[in-house]
Amino acid sequence: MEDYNFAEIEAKWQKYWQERGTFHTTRLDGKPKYYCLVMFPYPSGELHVGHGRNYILGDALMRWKRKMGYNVMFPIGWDAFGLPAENAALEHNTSPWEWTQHNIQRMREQINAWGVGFDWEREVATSDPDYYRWTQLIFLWMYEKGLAYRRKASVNWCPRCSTVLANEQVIGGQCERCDSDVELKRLEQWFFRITDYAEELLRDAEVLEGWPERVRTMQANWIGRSEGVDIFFHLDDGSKIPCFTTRQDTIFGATYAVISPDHPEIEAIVRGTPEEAAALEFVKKYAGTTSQRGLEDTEKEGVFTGRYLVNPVNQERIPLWIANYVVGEYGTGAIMAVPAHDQRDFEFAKKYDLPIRLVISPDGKMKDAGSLEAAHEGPGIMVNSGDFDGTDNEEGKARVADYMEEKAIGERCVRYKLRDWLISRQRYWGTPIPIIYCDKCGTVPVPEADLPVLLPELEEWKPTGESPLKTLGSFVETTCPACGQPARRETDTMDTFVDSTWYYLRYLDPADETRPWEPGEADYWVPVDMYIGGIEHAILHLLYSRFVARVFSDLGYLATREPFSNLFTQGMICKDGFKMSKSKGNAIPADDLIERFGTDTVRLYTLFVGPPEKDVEWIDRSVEGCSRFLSRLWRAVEVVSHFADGAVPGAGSLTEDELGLLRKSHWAIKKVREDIEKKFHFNTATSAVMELVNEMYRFLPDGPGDDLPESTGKVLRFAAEAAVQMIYAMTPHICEEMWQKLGHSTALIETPFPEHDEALLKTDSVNVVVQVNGKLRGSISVPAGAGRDAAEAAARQDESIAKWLEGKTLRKTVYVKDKLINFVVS
Ligand code: ANZ
Ligand code: ZN
Repeated sequence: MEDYNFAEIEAKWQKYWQERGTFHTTRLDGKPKYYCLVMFPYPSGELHVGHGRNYILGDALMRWKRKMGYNVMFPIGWDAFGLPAENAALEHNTSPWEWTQHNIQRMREQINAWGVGFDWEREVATSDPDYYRWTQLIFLWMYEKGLAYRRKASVNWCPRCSTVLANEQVIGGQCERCDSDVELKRLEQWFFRITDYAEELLRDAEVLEGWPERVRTMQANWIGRSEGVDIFFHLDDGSKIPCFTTRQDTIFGATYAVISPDHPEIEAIVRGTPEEAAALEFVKKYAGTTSQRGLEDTEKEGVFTGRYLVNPVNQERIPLWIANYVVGEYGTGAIMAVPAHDQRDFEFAKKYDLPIRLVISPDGKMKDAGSLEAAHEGPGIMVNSGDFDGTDNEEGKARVADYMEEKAIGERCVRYKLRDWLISRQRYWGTPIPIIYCDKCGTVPVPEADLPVLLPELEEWKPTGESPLKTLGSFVETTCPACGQPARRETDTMDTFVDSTWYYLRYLDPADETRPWEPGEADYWVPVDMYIGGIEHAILHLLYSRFVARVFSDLGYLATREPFSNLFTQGMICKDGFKMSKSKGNAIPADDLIERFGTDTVRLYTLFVGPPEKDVEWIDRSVEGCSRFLSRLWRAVEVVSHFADGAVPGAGSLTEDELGLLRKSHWAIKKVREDIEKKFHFNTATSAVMELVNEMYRFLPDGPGDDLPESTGKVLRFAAEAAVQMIYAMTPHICEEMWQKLGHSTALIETPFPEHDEALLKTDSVNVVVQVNGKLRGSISVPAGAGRDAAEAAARQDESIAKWLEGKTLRKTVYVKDKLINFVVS
């Protein structure tokens, strides 16, 4: 008996795949295509088993789809620019370039050791000039379309990372990467006009059926659509201060108004009031702080402006305040405050002793805010609201809006929370922005023929707050492409999220020197059929990619507007309850495990450890269980491979037991197909194969099995082949080897997955009479031959029987197979 020598087998098959180019795919007529994409990694260095999940899952799916008859593309590349490489290079005293190269090399080896079948001929790295010249071209497309523009902006500045952060990278006022408090700085910055696409991105997100509900909701919330009314309040002098509200039904409850310290007219508004000095001081302190999301958590502060606004529905004069909880860049930068029905206003009113007036009565009877302990934000009946009294508030929204539009004191409008995407970074390791500034011609795009604008090597590129490229005269000094006079290059680089918006298109033909991608290739491969990655990219990366795809489509370079038909967000692998990470010290390196147990075992465990969408805990000793299973399967195949080949005899000529094993095989085939197709549940699929193998062992002879009936041998062979087929996607090396051992000459990956025989799965059912204490209480239908446990469970689930058992203590059950069950209770 040959031992399971995983090291030899794995090396053999990896070499086989490499030599045959098994994973290199091209356009192919006659087979449906399947673009299987895993989110490309930062070349961060050593991979641990937690990283493996993403790639192994993708690989198993790729192999599965191949066996299901698809032409599968499964590429890989490197999200190589950006802070992680820069910071790591600083730490390791090397250049980002060297650091990146080194890590890519190392990670390639590791990924190959996992037996992951990427199509390496399509490999890309975003820091490669052959890649980023096209990122630069895409920037130029944006510029020409008016979708890239530059303006002075208050930006989130992380003093520790020395860079600007997108709003999305600021969490609760802190840098998402290093948790430092974020400061505000005013700089000339480049933006992409993603807001032009807000409406479409939102509308389409709602119908992305192949995406997890959770991600769709996160995107929708991020885009943040609100329907409401701009109500035209005015100052005593008649100048208009519109206030955006989504609750025009509460207009009669506005007891004060608030303007943002970032409102452009703030200085004019407070001029000449007794409160001017205090107000200006407040503005100075809070200006620029209202742009961040997550403002909800900050303490509300405010100051009276000394001015009043007139409410256009009843001419009431209400005090105008300045407060830090009104965002300058949202709505009109001014609000009417309704403390009875908005919790923020409620807290503010309590703090500064401002009046609270109930206008939406929860029950229609309550008329007074006196007893409110918090704002009533829910529905109700309009009260204290003039002619609108008695109106249901939802209906009131429409009626008040109509009324205001009729009287020209307000206007319906739709607003989005989404802001334009800030793409400038004052860092070295990124794609240079292809723009030149000329004193005469102004801002001039670098002509396409001059691309790429190469990122030069720098001696000194530590972050200082200024773009490091500024220090290199030979980079900065250039000539104007329009007039030929001396000019200066833009020295900011692009946010790496720009690089990653389009990499899935570069995979189509990374060697193309004439354009970023060929539209015909895109027509064939895009949209991506399955995109696998972490939930941490639910908003930014996915939203940016969806945006940019729409721009490509508008430019006529891409037929589809939605780049990823299906999204799968895999859960994390944890160790001791925490996400596995090198810095936390709980990372399990893959190499040791592979050496001890082999890649197939590590792969199997990674897939078996739990449903792929869930976070799971890695348990070392369970790896051994997977190893034992593979050895058991190996031994079974070894024995069975000596049995005669040939068709399984018809069900009629099999013994009851043989038929049972045959049925079990078909049951497993069906289950594996369903589990993998529907939800990638390789874990439950594996369990089914394990069950089948256990079943096989009831029949396996200890010796060579010469005295085994021929029919048993054939059923065993059928079961063994099925098991090898079913577990192939998870453990490809051992399976190819076993497949060969079973006498096949075509590689498993080219062999279609078997079909189950539905007829064999249908078992006859019988009626079983159910008694409780000997009295007939009903009957249930169970599969013929069902065991006691199954019959008892079915009986308990039956409502008409369950009610007789409720609250009783079960003494014993009497079971007569296929006939009767009697519960004895007291
Ligand atoms: C009066 C009111 C009464 C409001 C009430 C709410 C409840 P969305 O769009 O869903 O975020 N608001 C408007 N502009 C704002 C700004 N620039 N900064 C902070 N808050 C602002 O919610 C819109 C509501 O948020 C608006 O409706 C306004 O408060 C506030 F019982 O107006 B509401
Ligand atoms: Zn010029």
